[in-house]
Amino acid sequence: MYYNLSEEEEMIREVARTLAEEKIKPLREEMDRKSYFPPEIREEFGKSDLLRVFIPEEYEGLGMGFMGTALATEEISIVDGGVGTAYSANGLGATPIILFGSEEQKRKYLPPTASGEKWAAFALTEPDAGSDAGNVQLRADKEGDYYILNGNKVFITNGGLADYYVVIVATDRKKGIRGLSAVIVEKDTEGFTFGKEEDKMGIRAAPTRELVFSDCKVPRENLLRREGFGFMIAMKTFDRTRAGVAAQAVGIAQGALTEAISYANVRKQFGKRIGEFQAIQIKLAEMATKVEAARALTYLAARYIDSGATTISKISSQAKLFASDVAMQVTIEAVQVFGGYGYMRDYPVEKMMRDAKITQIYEGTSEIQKLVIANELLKEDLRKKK
Ligand code: COS
Repeated sequence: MYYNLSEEEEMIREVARTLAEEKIKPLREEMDRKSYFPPEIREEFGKSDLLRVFIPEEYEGLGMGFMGTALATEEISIVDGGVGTAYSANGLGATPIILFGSEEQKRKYLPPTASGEKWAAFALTEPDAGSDAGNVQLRADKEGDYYILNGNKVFITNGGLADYYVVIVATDRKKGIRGLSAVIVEKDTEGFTFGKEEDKMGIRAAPTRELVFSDCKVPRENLLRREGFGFMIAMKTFDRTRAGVAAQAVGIAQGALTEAISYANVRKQFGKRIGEFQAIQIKLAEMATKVEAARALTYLAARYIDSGATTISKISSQAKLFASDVAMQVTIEAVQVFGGYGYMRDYPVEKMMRDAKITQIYEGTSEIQKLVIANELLKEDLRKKK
């Protein structure tokens, strides 16, 4: 209530909460154990309005922006960080098209994304291009009306699950980051296959695959905006979607906090509920305060992005940095509250702890977020001095 959510925002939160509790929770343990994203969950998303949230109204979406998306992501991640990741990565894949797509590209890809007929993914990372995002080597050579792609991408969330991929490629390797471009590649394109499926520590419901391009012919009309814009498209996308990772982190932390509180009210030691001990009370108070602070910063970032402000890099990175640290700290403490039981797979908190770790790593490590924040601080000061 204290975040002044609109009726529509409350509604979408409720839709996400219900789907998470009723459809995702019963499969949570199995998805984690077997490391897979079940088709029935994809179907449930399609039946709900959750995939419409981040798509503009003109393209059959709800146009609820990053605030609506953050709320849905948080609710899903409270129950399962892996499904929360797959949902977010779908939004990550669609975002460059929303921001930089031509009218034709938007008409082609956004309505089927809104309905759940098509899922999206974003592919930047390569074996030698992680934090150094500008070092993309995947070649895209012009040949008539096509780009010919050769190379690979690794650690791609929704790899295999997604129907289209926004891929950052090198159209001119001599030009460094100014020679990078973004192209849309559809799943069944000749020369595009899937390689290694990663066996991960956490977020195991979300598929993570290698993408392999071997003389893959992509129509030139699939280029986003112009050649040379790839790095900027990636950065402007992350400026928004890093707030989405923050929302995942808030969800994971809230999930662990809720479990810890509930356990503290039933677990007895020394003849008392452990929640009666100050040692546990202090932990719960600290955990809850951190979660609320992370949520407040995340919602602030989402609202600021939705306001149309152009200087959003700093707040988005701050939200991700803070919320991902909170997710790690709170899930570790939740395991501690559960004691030995927390270490066992019979309870969900050990999984939450494993799920939390990635939020400090993907879409830019915490160290990279600090560089982005510091750069923005210094630039702001220089602007003031001009
Ligand atoms: N919006 C618009 N332009 C941006 C930008 C942003 N958010 N961030 C950088 N740029 C521009 C800069 O203005 C600069 O342009 P000029 O050369 O015209 O001045 C250019 O891009 C290069 O910027 P910079 O020199 O800061 O680039 P670096 O190679 O040093 O990289 C970091 C900057 C480290 C911040 C970037 O590579 C990054 O975010 N890395 C992490 C990538 C990541 O998140 N990977 C995980 C993928 S998981 S999906």
